[in-house]
Amino acid sequence: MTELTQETLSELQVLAEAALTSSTNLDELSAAEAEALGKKSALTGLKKQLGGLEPEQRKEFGQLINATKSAIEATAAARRTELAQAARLVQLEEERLDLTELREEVKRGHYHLVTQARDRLEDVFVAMGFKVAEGPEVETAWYNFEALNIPDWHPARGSFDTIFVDLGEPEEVMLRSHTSPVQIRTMENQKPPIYIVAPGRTFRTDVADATHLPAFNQIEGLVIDRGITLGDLAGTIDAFVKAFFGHDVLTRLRPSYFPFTEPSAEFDISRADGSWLELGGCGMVHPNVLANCGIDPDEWQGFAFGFGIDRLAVMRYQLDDIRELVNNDVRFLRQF
Ligand code: FA5
Repeated sequence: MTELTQETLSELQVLAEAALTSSTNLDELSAAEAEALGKKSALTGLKKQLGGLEPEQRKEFGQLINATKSAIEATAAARRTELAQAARLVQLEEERLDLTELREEVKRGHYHLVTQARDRLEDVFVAMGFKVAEGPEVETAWYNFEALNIPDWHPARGSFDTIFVDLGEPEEVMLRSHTSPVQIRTMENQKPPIYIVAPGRTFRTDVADATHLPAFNQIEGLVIDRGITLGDLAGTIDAFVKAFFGHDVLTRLRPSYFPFTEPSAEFDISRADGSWLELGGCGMVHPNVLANCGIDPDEWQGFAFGFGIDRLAVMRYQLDDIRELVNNDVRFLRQF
């Protein structure tokens, strides 16, 4: 029988702790723990010898045995925590999903190039002090034509190739054929001074070809203030074109006719080959239009302009055909 001495207890502790710390999984650990502390363990055997000792010694060895047991239990608990953590890491590693392939598959989208052009236009004009306004895509004859100084007998109505909506009186409700109605809606609701741009969708019966779409985008500009001249209009267009296209692009105004501006002009920008491209129409707001909106033409003057955003995108990205913008060919759109 092993003798109950301090050395025996120390040896038992060293051996038990070595077995516990060298266990490589939770099963081995439980076995080592049972071996060290279980009913058939050497330690339990030694405990049984306490009964045969003198009271003094019994107390001393009782405490020694308990301390040894506690130390072994602490070592077992620490090893258990270590092994459980290691097992968790192994499990996580096994369950890990490899998403690298998936990530390659998912292509990130971006804004359509017409949206990009519209956003940049807004940025340029907002930086120049303009606010952004908007209006409905379905309009009445008053906003699309009459308030803009185009009465129903006026031949200019024909040039807008209007798409009418089957609602109310014949030719009374329509898809707006330009963004100019937003001029009227703005002047009805705001007192001058007014500095706004209004981008939005417009619709005409035009057949799609290399330079036309039946649904396209325009941006309207309107300035109403005191002492505004044609020089301000020309300067504003030049400043915007240079901010949008770069400083080597030139602009020019050509006399033209719109019922809602007087004088009216078309404005062109220079191309790399020296030729000119028409971008839109503009002019000084007609006194009748101001009066239609309750603004005194003797006190306030202003200019307006409107041009095609799709054509501008075609120009800026050097596309051959405006229809590329709406073919929805992702291989094409992805390039911009
Ligand atoms: C107008 O629509 C006037 N409201 C512009 C205006 C505003 C003049 C304010 C004066 C004061 P116009 O019909 O020319 O004008 O159209 C203006 C621009 O819209 C054209 O220069 C062109 O860039 C674009 N556009 C017109 N029709 C189409 C179409 N079918 N497809 C693509 N762009 C078009």
